[in-house]
Amino acid sequence: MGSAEVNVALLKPATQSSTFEAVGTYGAAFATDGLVLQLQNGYWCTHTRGEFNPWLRIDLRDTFEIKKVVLVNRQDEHGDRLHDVEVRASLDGVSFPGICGTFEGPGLTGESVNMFCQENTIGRFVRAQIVMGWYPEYLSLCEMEIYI
Ligand SMILES: [Ca+2]
Repeated sequence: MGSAEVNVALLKPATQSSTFEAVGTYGAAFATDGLVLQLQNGYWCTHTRGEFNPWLRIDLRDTFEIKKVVLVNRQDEHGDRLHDVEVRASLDGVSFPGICGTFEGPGLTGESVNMFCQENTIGRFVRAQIVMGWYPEYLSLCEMEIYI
């Protein structure tokens, strides 16, 4: 009760390995805006370019023991692009030794993936990354929520 229901990622700064370039809005900040919107013209969710091992990283601005991460998949199509996602935590944003968990997938369009972290998943930075697959892979999330 209580703290488990606070999404500490909300409105925190986010970055991603690259940002898809096309008509629309694909920036990393859409992972933490608290909204799950998907419009026909203008994407309103994160979307990397096609690459190897794309990732999205959130800076929580403080160190927490992380209990649960929710990956809100894209809502329009291509939900199966979410697969083999590893979520890790880091104190410095460089080394990510703490593994929360892995979602093998493939995900479903519109799905929210609840990932319950391994014990002692401690960090200020939390990164979701596709760690297996063919080139190109895309990481696209409408929200990444983090609970402590
Ligand atoms: Ca969002």
